[in-house]
Amino acid sequence: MEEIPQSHPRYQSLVLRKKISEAHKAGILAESGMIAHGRGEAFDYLLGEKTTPPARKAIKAAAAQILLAKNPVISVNGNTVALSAREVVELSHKSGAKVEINLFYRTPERVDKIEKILCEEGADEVLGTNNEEYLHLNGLEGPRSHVSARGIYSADVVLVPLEDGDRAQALFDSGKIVITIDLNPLSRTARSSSITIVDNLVRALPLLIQEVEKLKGEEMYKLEEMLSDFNNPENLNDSLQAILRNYHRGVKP
Ligand code: PTJ
Repeated sequence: MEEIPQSHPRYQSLVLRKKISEAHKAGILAESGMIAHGRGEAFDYLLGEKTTPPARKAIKAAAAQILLAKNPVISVNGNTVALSAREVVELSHKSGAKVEINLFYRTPERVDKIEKILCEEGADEVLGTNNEEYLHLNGLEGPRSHVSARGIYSADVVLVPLEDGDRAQALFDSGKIVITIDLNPLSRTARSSSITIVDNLVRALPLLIQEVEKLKGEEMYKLEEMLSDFNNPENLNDSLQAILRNYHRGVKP
């Protein structure tokens, strides 16, 4: 594929597109993953392609929640690994969260490829691989319901960057605290999660890593206080307001 000139006004966005299309060609990304990315791009445009103040607030709450968890797990799909495999592994190292491959369009080939990338990035252990025996997550059917006993099945907190609505709902219904990163503040995932970071995963994950590092030594009660100050529906509304403000700025003559 042709090199993208850095002078291009849409350089960052084109770099992400290139990663996505290359991951698709390599058999890592599901076909629908490209559609999901396009939907994300549209919302990112409306957000001004910046991390908004409500997103920063949600990132702080997410970091506190991950540090308070007994068995936190980062659930990884094709899009996440195509864009942010390195950051997933770094977050896992810094926070102690496990990494589990959990695919909507699960095939053994994709699982192997995703495992290989995570291992190349330095993951200590990858759950949800083809060698593992699975348990069934209630509320889902078929391969989408397969989860690792030591991972998502027994997790108290699951970070699902970029998830489909059914699985986010099933995780929440099974009593887990669900943290998601989703550019669409209106999606079912965004609405059914405990903490929703309305931001692009490529911006949110590095900030989440920073925040985890900053809060690591904090007393438990302080982390709990941070969480009790956070209200997800209110925060989602603030993200929508940010979109509306950008929209009105844009439509002014
Ligand atoms: O790899 P698999 O098989 O697990 O499949 C993954 C996809 C993404 C195809 C599957 O989970 C799916 O169909 O997801 P949805 O229902 O299309 O939802 C994807 C959501 O992610 C949408 O709300 C998008 O706005 C959002 N999104 C897309 N790209 C990003 C994003 N959110 C944050 N950062 C992004 N880069």
